Order: sequence, then C-alpha cells, then structure tokens
Amino acid sequence: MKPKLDPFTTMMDLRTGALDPERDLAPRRVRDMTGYFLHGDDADLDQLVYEVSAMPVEPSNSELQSSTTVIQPGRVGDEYHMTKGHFHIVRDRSEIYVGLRGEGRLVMATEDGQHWIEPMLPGAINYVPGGWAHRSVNVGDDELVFLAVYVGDAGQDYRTIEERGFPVRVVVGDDGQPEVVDNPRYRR
Ligand code: S6P
Ligand code: ZN
Repeated sequence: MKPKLDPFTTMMDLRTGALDPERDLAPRRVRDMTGYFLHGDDADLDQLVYEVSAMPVEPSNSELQSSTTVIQPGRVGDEYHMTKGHFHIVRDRSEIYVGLRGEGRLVMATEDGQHWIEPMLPGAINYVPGGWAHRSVNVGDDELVFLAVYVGDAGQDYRTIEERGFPVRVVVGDDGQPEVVDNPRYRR
C-alpha cells in the first residue's frame, strides 16, 4: 500500500502535557459547560476548567488519534472540575489514558446505567473499552494531566451526556475528601 502520511514526532512535556510543536488548543470554561455541574449557577463563567490539545490526524479508522488534557484544580459548587465526558459516536471504539500528573477519577458509564470508576495518577494506564462513556475528574490540588490515544474514527457524542448526565457525580465530602454520589438528574 501507499502510505497516506509521512511519519512525524511531537514532543510532550511530561509534567505539563504541553506539545511542541503546539497543536490546536481547545479551552473549556464554565461558560462552555452549562448544565454539566449540578450547582453551577453562581460560578464564575470565565473560570478555566480544562484544555485539550489534539494531534492533527484525520479521523479515519486506519489512524490513531491522540491528545493531552489539562484539567485545572478547582470546583464548581460541590463538584470537582471535570471534562464534559462523552460516548464515542462509533460506540465500540476504545481508548487509553496515560496519567502524567495530578490525581483524578475516571468515571465511566454504560448506556444501561452501570458505572465504574478508576483512579487517574502519574503512570496509570487506564483502558476505556468500547461502549463506556468517560469523564475525567480532577480531585487533587494540582493540575490533572493525561495523554489519550484512541481509534481514529471514534468521534465524540456529547449530546447523550448532555441529555442524560452520568449516573454519579464526584463531589467533596464533609471530610474534605472526594466522594462519589448518585446524580439526581441522571436519566437512563
Ligand atoms: C477523546 C478523549 C479525550 C477527551 C478530552 C476532553 O476521545 O476521550 O481526548 O476528548 O479528555 O474530554 P471531553 O469529554 O471534553 O472530550
Ligand atoms: Zn473519548
């Protein structure tokens, strides 16, 4: 076969996730996440929640997509900063996350309402099988940084999560530690 791409290398700062050369950077602020946090009404709309930096590769199933995500420490109401979370549009497409910095929780859920939580930390390789929606939550005082690698044609379905939410939320408990509680707004 005739190759479609020339090989290339991107340098990643293992502490900050910064890519060199810089890639497209997508910031997500509280204003971009209306409806995602249960108690988000009084939040500062300019507050930066996370940024994603993705490699420029076409979205086909013969490629691997990759990106780094940096989630700022902080909360909106009682909920820790988190990504929007999504199913893959092509539902059976899988993904791995490699933890680089900080402490997080990877919240996963199936369409029939099961949920599953894995720890995110430097050196952890989290496997997200096809069929599991995934959301990363920064429960620490530092940035949460991780590398994601996924099947090229996976695509991101945000609408299902916007409509139904995740079955659980990760909140700060009375003892100041992260706690997983049911999401009263979850719709299966
Ligand atoms: C893509 C992969 C990650 C996320 C990123 C931000 O399939 O799971 O690159 O896009 O962590 O999360 P979200 O939910 O805003 O896409
Ligand atoms: Zn994904």
